Amino acid sequence: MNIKTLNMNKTAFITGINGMDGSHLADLLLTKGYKVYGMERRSSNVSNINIKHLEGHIEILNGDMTDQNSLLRCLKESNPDEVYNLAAQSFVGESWNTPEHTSEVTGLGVLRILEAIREYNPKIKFYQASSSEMFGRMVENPAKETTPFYPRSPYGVSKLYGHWITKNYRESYDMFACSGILFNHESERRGIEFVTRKISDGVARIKLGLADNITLGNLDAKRDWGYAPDYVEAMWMMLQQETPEDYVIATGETHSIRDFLTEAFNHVGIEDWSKYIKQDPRFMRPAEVDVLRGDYSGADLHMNWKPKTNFSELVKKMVDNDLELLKNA
Ligand code: NAP
Ligand code: G4F
Repeated sequence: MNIKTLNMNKTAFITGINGMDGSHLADLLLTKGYKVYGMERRSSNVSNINIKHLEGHIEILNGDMTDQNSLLRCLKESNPDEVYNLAAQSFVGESWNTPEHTSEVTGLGVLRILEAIREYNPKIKFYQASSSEMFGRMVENPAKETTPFYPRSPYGVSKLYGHWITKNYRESYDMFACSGILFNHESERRGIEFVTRKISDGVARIKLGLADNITLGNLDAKRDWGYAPDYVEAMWMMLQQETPEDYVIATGETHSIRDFLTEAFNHVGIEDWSKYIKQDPRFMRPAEVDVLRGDYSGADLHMNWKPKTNFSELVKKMVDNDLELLKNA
């Protein structure tokens, strides 16, 4: 496949543009010559730190996953070849506090954008950001595309709805609609509420003498952590396939929160981190996903996709970035 030729003059519309993945995907598509439109919702906090560097390079449209007409209007204004639906209430812990809102945005929002595509132009290719949280209490380890789902949170259930409605629109209306079942992926742009960034930021503060502890919840949970820029490439690859297929995107390795702490503290020269960690029940969840690990062999076989960044490199990148940010603050 001659990828360069294939992508000349294409237009992409990305929801969740100011999130971690949205900003990395925009970076990638711009290097491939795409015209990029991103959707953001009205906010009283306009810092938009993840897309500051993209000012003048992408077009921002206003819309909301809970507002059907706004999605249709965004499609009319951008006239895209490809739509990447990355918008979500994406924080699992928060989904128990706002289960209805999470279902509206993360679940029904997918239906709304699919309906908007069907009405405006059913030839648009559609990518849905499905999640390893759909595997939840893993029935099979590692999980692959055929593994049965067992979500463990309102977020996981909402993502499962998004996943199945995407598959149903593909089969009902012959749309090019597919889902990437992405395992945890992180980067320097990760939101501070997620455990990896909370740790990288906390370790950097401790190293610089700006804090003396990090307060966390369950340290025994294990995740299959990859690097977000590697994963947005898989999203794009999925829409360049001849036929729409869903793929698991993962590293195949799993590490505990304790492993992440060890790697992060060791990187700044601290061997025994136990005195810096406090635990608080506020950060425990009503139901936990104890372990996640994915089998990416389907993506490797059909798209030649492999993760490029290993666990240790990921942790170091995040800690180094937070050290720099804090030194320059
Ligand atoms: P993120 O940083 O939390 O970004 C989510 C984006 O969705 C933000 O830009 C947010 O905008 C936007 N959003 C939230 N509610 C919205 C609404 N009602 N209308 C329009 N936009 C709304 O998440 P991420 O880590 O980049 O993940 C991207 C997608 O992949 C999400 O769907 C997530 O659930 C999914 N996913 C992530 C992972 C992972 O490990 N990162 C793994 C599997 C799947 P605001 O800035 O205004 O809040
Ligand atoms: O970093 P987390 O909040 O990510 P989680 O729940 O795995 O969800 C992320 O990955 C999913 C893919 O599997 C995405 F779909 C989702 O959108 C999101 O990007 O928590 C990871 C683990 C959990 O087991 C949690 O209980 O870390 C544990 N943890 C322990 N202490 C904590 C904390 N998590 C957070 N956020 N904060 C803590 O203090």
